Amino acid sequence: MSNKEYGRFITFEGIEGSGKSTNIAWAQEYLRGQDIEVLLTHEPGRTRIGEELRTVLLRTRDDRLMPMTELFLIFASRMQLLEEVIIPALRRGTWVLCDRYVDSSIAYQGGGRELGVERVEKLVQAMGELYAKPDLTVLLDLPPNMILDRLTNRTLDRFESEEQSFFERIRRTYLDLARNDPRIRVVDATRPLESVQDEIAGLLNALLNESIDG
Ligand code: Z5A
Repeated sequence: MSNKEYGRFITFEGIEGSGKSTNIAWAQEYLRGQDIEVLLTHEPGRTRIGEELRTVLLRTRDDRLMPMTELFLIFASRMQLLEEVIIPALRRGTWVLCDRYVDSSIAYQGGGRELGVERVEKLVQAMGELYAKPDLTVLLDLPPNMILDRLTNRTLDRFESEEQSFFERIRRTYLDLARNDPRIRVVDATRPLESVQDEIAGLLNALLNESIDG
């Protein structure tokens, strides 16, 4: 997926409440303002099959969903999304913005659920040629003790009801990934939205300039 005729693939990552939905919608408008055709999507879900899997994944913790089952359901939703939506869009030259992608599985299932980073990375390898590698990943970094301030007036789902230590492990795994991969850019999400978006604009401009320079 590195042909310059293809669209760019940008993913947004972070723990709940870090501002992914808010900033990805803003990024979509920003890119459209630069005359870029953009498709915004999210994981898990978006396709008909993916949305059914999402319902199973997010409903309350009364269902005894095992960590490995959770991992495979997320990858099942991902494969459906890649083949139905993401890869065709990139091939048309459309830029794709995705709210969560494989780094979420490494951080949540590998780190949070303690299945191990390597095990999840092996599944990524097993995706073979269907793995679209992001050109840029914006990691919105927020300390877990700020989650509840951001998620007011909401019924918590199966993930959001987890203890703080779960989110500490996720954050640590995300930051470890970022330390080893320049594709992942850490943005301090504790700051006011305007500063966060200024920084994201800088990251998007760098990609836009690369596309113009070819
Ligand atoms: N999951 C997984 O375990 N493994 C995987 O591989 C994948 C997913 C792909 C999907 O949930 C769940 O699936 C997810 C992990 C799991 N866990 N949960 N729950 P989701 O899609 O329903 O939710 P989410 O991805 O966690 O997003 P979210 O909870 O909606 O949060 P957000 O999108 O990051 O934040 P937001 O909605 O943009 O912002 C939250 C509030 O904060 C809102 O009122 C904003 O106005 C406010 N906000 C945002 N930024 C700021 C700043 N900078 N200052 C002040 N206020 C702000």
